[in-house]
Amino acid sequence: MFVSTMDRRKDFLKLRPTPLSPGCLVRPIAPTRLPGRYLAHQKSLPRLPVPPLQQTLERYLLALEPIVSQEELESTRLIVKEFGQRGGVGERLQASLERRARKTENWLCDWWLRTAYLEYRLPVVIHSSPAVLLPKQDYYDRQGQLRFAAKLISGVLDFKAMIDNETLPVENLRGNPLCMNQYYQILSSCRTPGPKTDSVVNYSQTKNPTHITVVHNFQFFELFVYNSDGSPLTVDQIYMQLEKIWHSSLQTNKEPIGILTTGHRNSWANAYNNLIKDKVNKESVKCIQRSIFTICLDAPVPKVSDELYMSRVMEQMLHGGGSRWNSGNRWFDKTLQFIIGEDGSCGLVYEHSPSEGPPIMALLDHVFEYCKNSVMVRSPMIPLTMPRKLRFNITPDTKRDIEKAKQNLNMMVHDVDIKCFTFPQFGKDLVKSWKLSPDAFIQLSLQLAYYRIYGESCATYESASLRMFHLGRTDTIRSATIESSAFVCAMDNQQLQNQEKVALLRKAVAAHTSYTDTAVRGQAIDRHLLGLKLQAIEDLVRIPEIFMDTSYAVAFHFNLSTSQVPAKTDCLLCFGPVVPDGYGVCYNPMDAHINFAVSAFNSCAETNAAKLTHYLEQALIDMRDMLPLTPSSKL
Ligand code: COA
Ligand code: HC5
Repeated sequence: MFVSTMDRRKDFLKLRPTPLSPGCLVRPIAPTRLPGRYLAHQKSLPRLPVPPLQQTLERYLLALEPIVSQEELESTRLIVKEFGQRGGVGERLQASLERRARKTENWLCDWWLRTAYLEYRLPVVIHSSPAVLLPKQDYYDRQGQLRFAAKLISGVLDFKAMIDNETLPVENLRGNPLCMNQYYQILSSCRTPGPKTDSVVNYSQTKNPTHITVVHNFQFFELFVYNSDGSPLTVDQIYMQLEKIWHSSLQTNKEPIGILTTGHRNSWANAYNNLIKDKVNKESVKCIQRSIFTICLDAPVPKVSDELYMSRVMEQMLHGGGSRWNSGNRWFDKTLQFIIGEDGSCGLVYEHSPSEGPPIMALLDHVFEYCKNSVMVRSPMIPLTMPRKLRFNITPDTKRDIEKAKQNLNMMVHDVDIKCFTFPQFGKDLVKSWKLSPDAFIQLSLQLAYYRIYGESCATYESASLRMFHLGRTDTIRSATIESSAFVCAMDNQQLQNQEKVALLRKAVAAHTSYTDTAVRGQAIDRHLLGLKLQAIEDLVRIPEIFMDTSYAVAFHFNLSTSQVPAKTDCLLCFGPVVPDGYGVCYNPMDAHINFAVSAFNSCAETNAAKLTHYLEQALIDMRDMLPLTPSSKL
């Protein structure tokens, strides 16, 4: 996917890293001013279409079939019919939406940014920001921790150079080139809380930042990572700077100021106002916000058994383990935070509003390879200035805000239940050998697992990329289909022959694959329905009944919220459930195994991450056992 390391180095030496990245206020998504090659590429991308109204209404009714009762469905049919009748409300809204699509670069992206992220008031931690756990590194002490951190920082700067110099190859999905805008939003950006809505700002163009922030023992530092001639510091130089930071932050009794960023967005917005009344604090906050990214040098956490290790460490990545551990060692509004423990554990947490997972994973894949190949070379001893410690004056108001945030966070941390596991029996290759889509197969195993626990199907969300379109984000693949429902019902029916079950599985896989295709081509129903609803809020006095109906509420109550985020690196990815009685399931299918992270809330008696995991493994095995042995499955 990337140009070779040698070529990159050559490019990099030729070009001074004058950041060309098109910093822009992400809210509302400004037309991205991409330099040269990317501008041409971006302009060549198709615009996101508005699907035909009748198509969406028909597909909406089909999507409801497996998840609502017959009675509800009948009542909804009438409501949908009225909404879609000729000259009715639906057509009027559709016309407004089509007008909006003609007038904007992307009719959806600003609305999506606002409703899915900036106006969403729950804390970003657990509820919105995903985490990644990288393979455990081979070091066990502070030196190893700082050495790895230095390589990682250097690797990110190497990736940044590719963004700035336009040597990052355009990605594609099923042969179609993808929108690359998100790559320009992930570095030097940060979210800021606001009383009703937040904002997210990208500083790369306006401020041209040349520093990162490093946090250790809850204390933040500004670390400049370029020399005055524009060349990046070497790994060795960065390491020495990290040592200085580490030594000047040994005190462990500091106020965990970063914990404020874990709050409910309204509480954090209030606390933010209190905090930045003080000029010193305001300047420190700005320094974090403008930095290219943040490095969290974490304190050690209690050792656990190998079996529990992945899940416990993933918690460190997702929320930091609570106020007693590393949650104060973060600034959760920062788009990219790399987390490096003392025991070889490492990963990241990212604030979701500027980007989807795949660009973050592409960056991580690159950095991970870079770290493997990078060696420490002794640098000329040019004295470097001491990284600046960011000062915070803690007023009684802020002290109170921190205590409240701690309490709230600790409750959230206790409530989240995470189970990470590697399914070792097979991966993508075997599923491909059956001529089935691995993604659809995994989604069906989830449908089967859920059905075996609950005896019914639920509204299921799978992220589909809309990046085939200019400024595209995501739509929803609804994995609970009429066909998946027929398959899961048949699977444990003793009366049916294996052949019949396999036929139903193949049919269900085909339905999923076909809906995926529909979604990535901009013809799915979820964002269209959202657009019609938001258009109704803008245009009408009354919200149409279709959006007030019980079926609509059921359809958007995603008990299963899932996402495939493939990576070359053998890592695990995780996010929280989106409803109190739901599961978050993120998976990274590798060739010969599958990495899963399942989350649920302990406060819900009906859900249990370990239980779903157990059923998921069994479902995958049972589905494999029905299918013919192929040369690869015999191995
Ligand atoms: N027979 C043999 N091979 C098949 C097959 C079949 N019937 N169907 C698919 N395959 C192959 C594909 O060619 C592909 O091959 P590759 O590994 O060489 O690339 C591989 O199996 C995987 O395909 P599939 O499992 O169908 O998934 P996909 O790669 O098409 O991805 C989505 C499906 C929905 C995940 C993808 O379209 C998408 O939208 N991804 C982005 C999701 C996202 O943004 N997530 C994060 C949100 S923050
Ligand atoms: C590093 C893993 C990132 C996965 C994040 C993800 O899948 O986010 C989804 C984004 C979207 O628009 O579908 C939302 N989800 C977590 C609720 C599935």
